[in-house]
Amino acid sequence: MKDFTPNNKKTDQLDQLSVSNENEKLTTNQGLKINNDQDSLTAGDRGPTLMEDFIFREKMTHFDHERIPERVVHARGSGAHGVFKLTKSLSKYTKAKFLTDTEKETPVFIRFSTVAGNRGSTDLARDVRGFAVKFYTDEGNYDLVANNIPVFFIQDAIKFPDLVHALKPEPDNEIPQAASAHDTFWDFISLVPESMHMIMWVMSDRSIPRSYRMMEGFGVHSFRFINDEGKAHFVKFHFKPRLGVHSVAWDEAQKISGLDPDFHRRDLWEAIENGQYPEWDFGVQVIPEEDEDQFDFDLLDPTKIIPEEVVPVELVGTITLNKNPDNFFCETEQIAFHPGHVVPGIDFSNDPLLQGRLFSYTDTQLIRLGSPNFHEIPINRSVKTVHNNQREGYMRQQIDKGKVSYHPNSMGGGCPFQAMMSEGGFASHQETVSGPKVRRRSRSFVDHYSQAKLFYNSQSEPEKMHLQNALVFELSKVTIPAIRERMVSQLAYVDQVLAANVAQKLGVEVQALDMPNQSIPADADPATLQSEEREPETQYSEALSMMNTIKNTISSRKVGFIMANGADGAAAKELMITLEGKGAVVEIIGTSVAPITAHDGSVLVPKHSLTTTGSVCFDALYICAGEQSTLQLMNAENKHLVLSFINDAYKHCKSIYFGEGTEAIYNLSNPSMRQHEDPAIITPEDADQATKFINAIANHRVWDLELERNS
Ligand code: HDE
Repeated sequence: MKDFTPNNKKTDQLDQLSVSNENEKLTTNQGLKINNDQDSLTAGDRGPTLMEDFIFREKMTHFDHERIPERVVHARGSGAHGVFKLTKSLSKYTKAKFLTDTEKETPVFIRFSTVAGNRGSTDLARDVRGFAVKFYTDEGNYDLVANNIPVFFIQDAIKFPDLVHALKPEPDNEIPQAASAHDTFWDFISLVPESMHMIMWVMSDRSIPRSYRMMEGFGVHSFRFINDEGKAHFVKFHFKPRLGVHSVAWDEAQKISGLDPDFHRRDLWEAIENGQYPEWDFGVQVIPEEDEDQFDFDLLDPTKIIPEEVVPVELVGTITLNKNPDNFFCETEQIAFHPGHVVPGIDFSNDPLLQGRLFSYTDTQLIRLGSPNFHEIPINRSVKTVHNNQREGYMRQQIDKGKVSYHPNSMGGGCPFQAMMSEGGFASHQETVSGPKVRRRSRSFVDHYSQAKLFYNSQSEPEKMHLQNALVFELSKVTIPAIRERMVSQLAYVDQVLAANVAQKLGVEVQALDMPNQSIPADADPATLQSEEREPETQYSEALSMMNTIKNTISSRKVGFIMANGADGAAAKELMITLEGKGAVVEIIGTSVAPITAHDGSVLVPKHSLTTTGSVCFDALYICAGEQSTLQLMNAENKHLVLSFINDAYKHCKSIYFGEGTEAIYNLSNPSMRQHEDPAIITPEDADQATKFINAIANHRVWDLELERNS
């Protein structure tokens, strides 16, 4: 079901440029109708191909040039169109029209991505996710190039190439793909203590999301809002998913990578096609400029958050994604973001990471898209027509009329005119800047551990366990003992127990750190190096734990119905209607994909067979009622497949509902299932089974029972 947003200027613009081949004749790129596209032009039936075959050469040349360089980072991604609606005017803080006029709907395109992997890599890598939003505002494009984690590994952009070189596959053998679990990454991290806060986030479940639709988005840096009076406020941007923030287990992530490496891309695509439009609340943390120094950290330091308990997030709008791209390459691949694409009312701060980004993004588009005219690619065009004196370059599309391409001019009547600020002309915020030219880190950036501790201490016990296991997994893949040792010594500054547990699993000792701080120049004055660590204003932040997220909906959750011939069709249909009524998506898994004849004679068509999918691709399982179905599911051919489905779902803390007559399956499943009280295992003895099932799915997982379920 496709719904095209009414009055979406951007999608209207794209529609005008899109071409349908329906009922059309095949042509060359010159519009010549082609009479035979099956055979090359040859000298005789069995002779050589002729140089003259311009149709062959045109087609092959185009094909040979089809690929463009992938993004140097964030190569793997997926995106969709949507709309931003402002619910509360921010005119007190900013003059940006799309943030002040609540009547206005602004078209957006969001591209989600992983960072490390190549374009064809798995969606389920343990990695940060990009959350890049292009707002096609009436005042020009505004790009909020965000991530699903609110801090970053490094404080200064000059370290970005080093970070990325360390993270990417190692250069001698190009191993591993889309993974940080290798020597060079941890070598770098172990020498860069400023990364510790980010490492806590990246090792947490945030880096293995259940869905792009269930991730938060963060602008990371402090930006500036500028209002009509020219007054500035600092601002941090947030997106909060209406479906809550949820993740998969690491074991699931690895299995999904094999079964369906397009899992997140497919999930986003299908949700939009089904009309279950992903939604986020858009929020801001606003800080008056005069309060800049009121925090126990520097607002310009991108390795720090402003805890929501200190400055609450004010929700001011919603973003809804409601249309899939028509063409992945043209839209998702060619979209070009840049944090420097701003509109009047939004300005930068001096965050040294942001400052460096302001150079990097245009530069990267020039090599990736091949021309300074990348803004003319349909997905990148602003909805406002562009008027300036920039001309020519590769693949120029706009045809500028007349002789004048300079300013000032009299021959063109002075056009195009500069806009006054009152007419929406952009003028940079007049921040006073002075000081000696220095190449050194600000002392106010020295505390690397307080917020790492804050994050770790704010996690629930299951989340702490996942984080610890992630570190053990990653560092076990590190082959150099000295790197492991440096890392556990770093961890000890965050949490002694965490460090000791990880060290024990790695077979190394936690030692006092005796290492150069790479962010401090060798000849720095020791007096300036004293730790600036201050106690944080808050020791615990509820917003940092995914345990406290929204758990009241099963909308778009995927439930697998496992069944075979003779299943209780009426019971299956009744449950299906109930679940679908609450927005869940039900998919039937048969012993094969051949239609299933239920006990009542009705026919159900499976979407999957037991061999084409796995329980990791579902949020919950229903083992369909019916003794005949059970007999088939338990025959020699299917038994181990069915039990591995169930036992995996059990291990991953999901809900499993055993229908009437499936005791033979239940009794052969993981014995711990019958030994523990478990709100997410539903059997025929339970009262109100459907409601119990729905509640369990809405709760996502019973992470609290993970130890019992895996005992
Ligand atoms: Fe990026 N980043 N980045 N980044 N980034 C790119 O631009 C860069 C950083 C982010 O879906 C590149 O078009 C530098 C932080 C996203 O197309 C490149 C630094 C945050 C995307 C680049 C950073 C991001 C990118 C590669 C440190 C979160 C994908 C391809 C100073 C706030 C956008 C491209 C998409 C992409 C540079 C750090 C987010 C090379 C130099 C911090 C979501 O220009």
